[in-house]
Amino acid sequence: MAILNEEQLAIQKLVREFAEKEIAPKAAHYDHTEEFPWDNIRQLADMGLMGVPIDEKYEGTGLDAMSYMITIEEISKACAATGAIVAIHTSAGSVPLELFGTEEQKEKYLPDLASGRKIGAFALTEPNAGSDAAKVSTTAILDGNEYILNGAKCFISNGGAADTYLVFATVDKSKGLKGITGFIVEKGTPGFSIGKKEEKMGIRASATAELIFNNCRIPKENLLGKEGEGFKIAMITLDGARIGIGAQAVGIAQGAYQEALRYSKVREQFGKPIAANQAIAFKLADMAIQIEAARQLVYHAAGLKDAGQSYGKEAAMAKTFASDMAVKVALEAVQIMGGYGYSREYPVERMLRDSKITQIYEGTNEIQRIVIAGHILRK
Ligand code: COS
Repeated sequence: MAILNEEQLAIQKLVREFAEKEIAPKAAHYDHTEEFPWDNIRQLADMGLMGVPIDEKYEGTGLDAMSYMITIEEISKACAATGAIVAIHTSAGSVPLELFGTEEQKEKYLPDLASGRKIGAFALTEPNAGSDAAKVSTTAILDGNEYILNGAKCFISNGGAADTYLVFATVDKSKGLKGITGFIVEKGTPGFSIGKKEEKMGIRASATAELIFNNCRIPKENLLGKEGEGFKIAMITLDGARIGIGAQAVGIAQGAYQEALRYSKVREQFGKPIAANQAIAFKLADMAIQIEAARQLVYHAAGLKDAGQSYGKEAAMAKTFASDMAVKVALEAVQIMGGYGYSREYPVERMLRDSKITQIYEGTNEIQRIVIAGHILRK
C-alpha cells in the first residue's frame, strides 16, 4: 500500500464504508434493469463526492488527484457503473471547465457540476472519429453571436442523464485538427437531442447515448478555450481522465478478488476449503500481486499530477496495465468460483463484464501504447 496521508486515508474509509453499505447492495439491481442509479448519484452528491478535485470556490471538495482516484476505486469496487458515471462527470465533464473555462463559465457551470446538482458529459467520439479523434466532422459555424452545430456524437457516457455537454466540433474542416474547437452545450438547447441509448455488455446502469445536433444554436460565449484549441483540450482532458479509468479498473479487480477470496475460504471440496489447494491459493496470490502493481501505477500517475509534473505517459501506463489486469483478475475470480462465478446470483460475472470497458474507453489500450511509445521515442 502506498503511504497515504491522513486526509487520503480518511476519504478512503469514508467512501469504502459508504459504498459497501449503500452502493454494493444495489449494483445487481441496476445492472439488471439498466436504470441510471440516480439515488447513488444523489447520495454521492450529498457527501461532496461529485466534485472531489474541483476547487472549493466552485463548490467542489478541493482534494488532490490521489483522493479523487481513491474515491473512484472505492465506488467502482461496489458498482463499476456508478464509478464510471462519477469518473466521466468529474474528469471529463467538469475538470476541463475548471482548466480551460473563462471565469464567467466557471461561475455559471462549475458549482452545479461540482456539487452534483447537475451531471456533466464529454462528447468527442463520432461514428467515424473514435481512436482517430482528429477526424471529428461535427461542424460549428459562427453566425453573428452564435455558433450553429450540426452533426452527431456516439457512445457518449452520461448521454441523456447529463445537463452540460462539452462538445468538440470543427470550425474549419480544411484545418484538420487545428479546426477542432470545444463548446459548452446545455441540455434542452433547441436543435440538440439525445439519440439511441446503447445496450451494453457491462457498466449497464451508466447511460451511453448518441447526441444529435441539428442546426443547434449556442451562444458565442459558450466557446471553451479558443477556436482551434479543442484537440489539445481533449487530449489534456483524456490524460487526466485515464488515471481515473485505471482507478476504476483497480476497484473492479479488488471487488472480484475479495469475492473469490471469501468464497475460496468457505467453499469445501474433498473435505477442505478450496483455498487450501495451491492451485487456488496461487491464483489468489497472483491476483493480489497484479492488483497491487496496478494500484501503485495509478497512485504514481496521480502523485505526479499532484506534484505538478508531467503525467501523460504514466496515466496511459496506469490505464493500460490496470485495465488488462482487471479483465484477467475478474476472469480468474469467475474460475475460482466455478458455476457460482458464472451465475448471475453472484457479482463476479458482472465484474468481468464491467471490466472489459476499461480496456476500451478513454482511448483503447492500443491507443495508450501509441501514446506511451510517443513519449518514449520523443525523449
Ligand atoms: N497533451 C497536449 N497536447 C497533445 C497531447 C496531449 N496529451 N496529445 C497530442 N497533443 C497535441 C500534439 O502536441 C500536437 O500538437 P502540435 O501539432 O501543436 O504539435 C497535436 O495535439 C496532434 O498530436 P498528434 O499528431 O499526436 O495527433 P494524432 O492525430 O496522431 O492523434 C492520438 C493522437 C492517437 C493519441 C489521439 O487521437 C487519441 O488520443 N486518440 C484516442 C482518443 C480517445 O481517447 N478517445 C476516447 C474518447 S472519450 S471516451
